[in-house]
Amino acid sequence: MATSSEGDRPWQSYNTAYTNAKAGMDGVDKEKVQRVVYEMSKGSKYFENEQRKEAFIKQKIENLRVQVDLLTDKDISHFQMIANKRIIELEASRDLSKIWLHVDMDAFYAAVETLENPSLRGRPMAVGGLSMISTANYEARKFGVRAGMPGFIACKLCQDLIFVPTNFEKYTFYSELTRKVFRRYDPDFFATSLDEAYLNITEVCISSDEVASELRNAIFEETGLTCSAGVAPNRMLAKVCSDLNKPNGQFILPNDKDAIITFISSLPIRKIGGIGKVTEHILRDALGINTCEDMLQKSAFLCALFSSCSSDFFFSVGLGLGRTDTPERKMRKSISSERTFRATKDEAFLFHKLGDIAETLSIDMQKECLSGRTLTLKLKTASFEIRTRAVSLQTFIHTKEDILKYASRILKAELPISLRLIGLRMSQFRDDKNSNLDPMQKTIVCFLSGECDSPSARSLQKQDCVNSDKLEIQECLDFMEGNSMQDLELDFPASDDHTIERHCDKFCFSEYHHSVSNSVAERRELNDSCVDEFRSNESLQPNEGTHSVESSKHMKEVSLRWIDDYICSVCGIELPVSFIEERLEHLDYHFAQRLEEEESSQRRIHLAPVERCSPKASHARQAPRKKQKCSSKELNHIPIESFFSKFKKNS
Ligand code: DCP
Ligand code: CA
Ligand code: CA
Repeated sequence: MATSSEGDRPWQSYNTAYTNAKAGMDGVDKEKVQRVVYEMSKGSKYFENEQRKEAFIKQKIENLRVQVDLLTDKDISHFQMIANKRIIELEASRDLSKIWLHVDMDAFYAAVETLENPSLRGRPMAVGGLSMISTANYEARKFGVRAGMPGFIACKLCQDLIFVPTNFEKYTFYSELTRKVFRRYDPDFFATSLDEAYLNITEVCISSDEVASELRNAIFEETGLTCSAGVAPNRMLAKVCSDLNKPNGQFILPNDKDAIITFISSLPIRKIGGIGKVTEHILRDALGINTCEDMLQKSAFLCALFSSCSSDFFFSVGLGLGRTDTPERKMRKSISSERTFRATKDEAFLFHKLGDIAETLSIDMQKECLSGRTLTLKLKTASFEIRTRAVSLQTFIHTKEDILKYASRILKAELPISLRLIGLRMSQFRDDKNSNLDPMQKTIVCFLSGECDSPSARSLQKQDCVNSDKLEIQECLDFMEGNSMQDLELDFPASDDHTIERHCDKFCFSEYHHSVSNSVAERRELNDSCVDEFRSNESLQPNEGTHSVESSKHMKEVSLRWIDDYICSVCGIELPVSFIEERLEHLDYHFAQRLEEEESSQRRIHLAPVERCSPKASHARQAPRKKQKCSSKELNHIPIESFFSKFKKNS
């Protein structure tokens, strides 16, 4: 993010989701992409929010550095001993008996569109619209155009970019065809999105290399589409491998410990599902961890600074361990509802909203015959800071009255506060056999080995879960950024009493300086909850409830939500449920857009009448039209641009 020391190239440190490389983007001029994204978004609400997030991470890194400096040689050797012991235990859980294949379609939506319209072949194209892109083909990626990027920024990067609107039915149709093929190799395969799946091919009687080629050929014959595959002894590595030779390629990692260690030694940590921008940044800048192997080199520090749950996860990454079992079909883990409105401190209004949300949640729960015992309140403050608070109850609840009773207590503790969003989530359902004792919630060892009943695992459960702070578990969840949610379905642990968990609290930060003299355990707790605070964005999934924007009299009532769980009600873009971060970013984006529009319309009221009557200005407020191709001239007229334009000129 821009600081004065970065002089005339502030974009160099502007790292948004748009500037991160995907497959096919290796040769891209990253600085150019950063500059374009920076220039087009500077001054916008989105930009301000990115700045706030970046400042948070910087502060977090600074704090960690201070903690590292405080560690004496004696501390370090103490933690090294603990870390070594843990690494040996994790190593003992290594399972090389299974062979997993991960398959992922190449530029999926774009490839389907090209199949149906061959004139698109070889030309840079993106699926989506000027507000947002679902994906781009490999020709467009050379320009830095990628999924999740606003289309008007993509146009700036690639003048000849062709846009094709999304058509989810088509993608579902082709997805079904691919699944027919997967079933032949593993009837129990499990798909993690429309375009990817894990297959257990342990029993298939040909070499992994042959299975992967045969499967890819079969998919091509069935669909006319190419895909990439990775084969490895566990799912975490299989997914990493499927991305290595994209597009239309494969990579086989043999079931051999030395091969895995060599493979993992130079692998950047960001390649691992579960390590996203924030974790990467923090580990790199605070501890100098870049590769998976560095996780083992710095194990004493990881052990000293993070909870056992997090350090276990980091060590397992360093060892190249991952899950080898076939997960059971997933049950719903939580249900939520949230509302966005103009930022306000008005307590009567906030409690009224809370009542509405509790009612919606209760109705939704009753429709699905659910009754839960963990209630989470999510708040977004006027400055876009996200906070979550959870309460675990002894009884299962589902009525509006019960939900509101506990939710009100939690909200009361936060007052006074200016909010722009309130959300409620219920989890730990009555019939969820995991609600009390979910083995997945217990230890990474269990998660890796699936042997939760072994004596050693049991003692670890005791140590790591029963006696540990709940933040550890929450933090594990937080490390599961995006796709890896499937790998580690963690949820809030059961609690014995009505405890309010401060999953993310500003006091973590403000009190940090007092805490340096505290015990290491307390310090680790602060680290966990600080990371947690930032990540709490992910804790309420927007797909699960309605996200409606309450608007002022200057704006029409607009409902921001995911229709049928994947279609954005505002721009029509389709975002799979597993794209948690992208979905939150997407909703924030629209919300910021609304705010800007609202501000500008208020401004217009105070400005000269000629401006209000300007045909350009009125056009700018219309809904975006579907276009096959855009030119930079047309871009001046799209409403989305008003979101990123600075209001200081407001011409
Ligand atoms: N998708 C989306 N929004 C995103 C990312 C993806 O709508 N932010 C959709 C469009 C993609 C599909 O999901 O085609 C699969 O996503 P992938 O991440 O697998 O990306 P692609 O298949 O497009 O490209 P590749 O896997 O070749 O990198
Ligand atoms: Ca894909
Ligand atoms: Ca995919």
